[in-house]
Amino acid sequence: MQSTRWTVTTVETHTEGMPTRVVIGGIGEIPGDTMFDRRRYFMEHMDEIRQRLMYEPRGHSAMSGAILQSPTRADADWGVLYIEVSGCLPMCGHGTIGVATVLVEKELVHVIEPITTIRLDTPAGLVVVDVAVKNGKAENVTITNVPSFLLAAEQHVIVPGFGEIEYDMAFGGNFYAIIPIERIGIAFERGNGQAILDAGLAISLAINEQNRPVHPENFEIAGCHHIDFISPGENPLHWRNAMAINPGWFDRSPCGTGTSARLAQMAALGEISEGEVLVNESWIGSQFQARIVGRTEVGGMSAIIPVITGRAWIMGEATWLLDPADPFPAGFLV
Ligand code: PYC
Repeated sequence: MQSTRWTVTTVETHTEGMPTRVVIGGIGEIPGDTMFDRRRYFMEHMDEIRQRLMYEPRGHSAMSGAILQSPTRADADWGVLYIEVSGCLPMCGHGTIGVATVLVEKELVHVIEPITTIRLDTPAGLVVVDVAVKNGKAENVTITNVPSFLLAAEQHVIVPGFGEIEYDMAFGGNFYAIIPIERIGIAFERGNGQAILDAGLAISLAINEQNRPVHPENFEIAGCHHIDFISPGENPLHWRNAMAINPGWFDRSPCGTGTSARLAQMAALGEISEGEVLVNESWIGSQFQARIVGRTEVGGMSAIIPVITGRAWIMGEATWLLDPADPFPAGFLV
């Protein structure tokens, strides 16, 4: 066998269709006093690891993952760094559901039935998850996400090929531009996938040039790489979304942070109240349930505490190697 200078072990999951490659060994402790510092260090000094695990040939254009770390705060059980094809997110909902499922089913936390509560130290802050467990199996995961808020409603951006587009900008752990899909003149149909992705990329480039969002309490969380094209479902609390993410892929899950942002927008517009459940459906038809469990403020702005429920499944386990003769150590995108 060829010698290797790099070995990483993972548990492969999907959350409502969206992969999370959960790294359980081989990375070591990333330097940094907080998970936000560790994310910054990783992006500056270790990004080749993300590329190797997310890009082809080990990953693909819609790959996503999470790296388990020891926590940086005393009140957390595990630290998590989110990685994906496009970079390192401060927070990822579907990734958290995948991580929690692995922690329970691989007994990396003390498992209590019927509910195991896990406290995760994420770059966006402490995230508490409640895993419904039966006979050692994680049946579903409920995330109490970071405070989410509508940053600005009725914003306008000039988009080449589309003219002026109106959007609302909301935060749910990442920034989301929320746009009823009819505004881009494309029907919410699987056959229009590439056209929707192209529109999403053009809109996010335009927003980042003309009206880049910045988190009111942390200026390092800035920019919009997620365009949430929404389409009505069967009732006012059932919506479909085509979540177009830079550089050009759909979230296969309903997107946990995107669902949180949408919930914050709906709450700010008076379209949902506490106690009601939003059913958010993904591009492939899988669903998350979301509700508001509290209200707070972020940087002087009204915010909600969103709770998101979804499911994940373990698909496999892997040991990833790097042959010193491999001509593509960082992988590639096509
Ligand atoms: O579930 O929060 C999420 C997410 C972000 C990007 C892809 N999925």
